[in-house]
Amino acid sequence: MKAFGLLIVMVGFSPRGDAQFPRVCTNDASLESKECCPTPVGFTEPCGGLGRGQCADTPDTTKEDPDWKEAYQVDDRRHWPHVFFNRTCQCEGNFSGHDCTRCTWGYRGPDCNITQPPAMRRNIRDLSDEEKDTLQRYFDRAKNTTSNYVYALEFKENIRGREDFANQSVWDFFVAMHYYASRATMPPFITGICKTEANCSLDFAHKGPAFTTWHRAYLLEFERAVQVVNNDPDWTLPYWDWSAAEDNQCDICTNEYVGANDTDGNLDSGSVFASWGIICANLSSFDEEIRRNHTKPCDVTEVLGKLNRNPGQADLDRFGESMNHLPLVTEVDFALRFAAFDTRPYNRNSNCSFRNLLEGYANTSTGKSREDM
Ligand SMILES: *[C@@H]1O[C@H](CO)[C@@H](O)[C@H](O)[C@H]1NC(C)=O
Ligand SMILES: *[C@@H]1O[C@H](CO)[C@@H](O)[C@H](O)[C@H]1NC(C)=O
Ligand SMILES: *[C@@H]1O[C@H](CO)[C@@H](O)[C@H](O)[C@H]1NC(C)=O
Ligand SMILES: *[C@@H]1O[C@H](CO)[C@@H](O)[C@H](O)[C@H]1NC(C)=O
Ligand SMILES: *[C@@H]1O[C@H](CO)[C@@H](O)[C@H](O)[C@H]1NC(C)=O
Ligand SMILES: *[C@@H]1O[C@H](CO)[C@@H](O)[C@H](O)[C@H]1NC(C)=O
Ligand SMILES: *[C@@H]1O[C@H](CO)[C@@H](O)[C@H](O)[C@H]1NC(C)=O
Ligand SMILES: *[C@@H]1O[C@H](CO)[C@@H](O)[C@H](O)[C@H]1NC(C)=O
Ligand SMILES: *[C@@H]1O[C@H](CO)[C@@H](O)[C@H](O)[C@H]1NC(C)=O
Ligand SMILES: *[C@@H]1O[C@H](CO)[C@@H](O)[C@H](O)[C@H]1NC(C)=O
Ligand SMILES: CC(=O)N[C@H]1CO[C@H](CO)[C@@H](O)[C@@H]1O
Repeated sequence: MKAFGLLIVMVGFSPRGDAQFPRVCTNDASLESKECCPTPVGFTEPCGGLGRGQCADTPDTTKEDPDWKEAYQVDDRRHWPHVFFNRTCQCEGNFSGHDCTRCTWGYRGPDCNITQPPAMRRNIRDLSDEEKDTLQRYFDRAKNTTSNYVYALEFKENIRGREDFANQSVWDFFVAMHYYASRATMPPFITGICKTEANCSLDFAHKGPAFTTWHRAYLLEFERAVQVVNNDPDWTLPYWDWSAAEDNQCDICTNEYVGANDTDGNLDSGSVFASWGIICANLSSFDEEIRRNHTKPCDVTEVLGKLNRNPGQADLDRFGESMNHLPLVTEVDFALRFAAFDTRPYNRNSNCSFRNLLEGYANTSTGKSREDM
């Protein structure tokens, strides 16, 4: 059986989603005027006013690489946010967010002038029973709490007004954000613009130098959202040291942690997360024909069934083989020998690149790009 390099394992994340917008800016007037400058609750001026934020023209700073021109023509992420909103909040000082009510990193409090104390991320296996229970409750609340960001049910050309946006949970917002950064977000072939798949597969988060940076920022955002939803600014996301797992099997795939699997490859009914459903399960980013046919983002309001939980078996369809174990300590050590963070051509074909080893596209005994991927 194949070893699967250091491929990142996303535990408990249901897949797929598309564009996201602050709900307050998806009313017909905002969409029409392309202005997203909300007046925050408790304030009288858009963006909070002087000292907090002002409504300002938002220039289009996107630089289009000629190689990606075709993709940009059909990609809803292009010229973001200018293509949807050309006037947005410009926040001052320590304020940030779409309405300037958020604090920039490192600050907290209603005035964003309290310095955030350093926080420690802990090994998930070292959490006490109470802390494990907290983790589960906090995640569950994120899944049960409606996000202030809504989800577009249509691609840009077909958005008519507020009816084309749907509510989603805070949790699903992050699932969608992850999906949105990667390639299967746009209607690649429907317009006939994209001649080749490569020309319409822009992935900002994977298979390139941004991989670690993107995901660090993503986890920071996710951690903060869980803190906010649970009103616990000192909570931290634990880490999972899979290289220490017994027999290199998923040791947190138990109901004590993220949930066990049942015989059907779904989440066990004894898991706290058993009531979670999957959405957008059929928008497989790997199936070209399905992607070619998709003329609108998936319907996030439609729950398709139980969460899948099938450790090591998920790639059977794609590769004909399963991943029989998590990466080994020797593979981690091998990756750490590479001093070059990334190498030309800075994608999944990179040889001797720490980043490509980390992502799982390089062979963990040679460092060469894997031919089987
Ligand atoms: C913003 O978009 C609106 C609506 O399309 C348009 O009328 C306006 O001229 C644009 N403003 C800028 C600064 O681009
Ligand atoms: C952010 O808050 C800190 C702590 O109160 C303060 O020293 C700093 O001046 C603030 N930064 C800005 C740009 O206002
Ligand atoms: C934060 O700002 C508020 C309002 O200006 C002020 O009352 C408070 O003393 C400040 N706190 C700190 C820690 O600077
Ligand atoms: C979330 O909703 C599910 C299904 O309605 C329920 O079983 C679960 O207890 C809820 N969790 C929270 C934290 O409210
Ligand atoms: C979406 O959520 C908002 C805020 O919770 C709520 O006011 C609104 O009614 C919801 N819309 C739908 C269609 O459920
Ligand atoms: C979980 O899935 C594995 C692999 O498919 C299977 O061998 C095992 O029996 C499943 N566990 C349960 C409790 O059904
Ligand atoms: C894609 O659309 C074509 C034409 O409508 C249809 O024949 C085909 O079955 C569809 N494929 C999938 C995977 O849905
Ligand atoms: C995905 O699509 C297939 C074929 O159309 C269908 O059999 C399956 O039930 C769908 N899965 C979900 C979760 O809807
Ligand atoms: C990576 O190494 C393989 C095998 O030596 C070679 O065929 C390939 O051209 C190299 N790729 C790059 C991008 O240098
Ligand atoms: C990695 O390279 C070694 C040596 O060439 C080879 O034996 C092994 O099958 C490769 N592993 C994968 C997953 O391709
Ligand atoms: C990024 C990418 O694959 N760009 C290609 C788009 O299509 C043109 C012409 O077919 C190629 O020359 C580019 O390399």
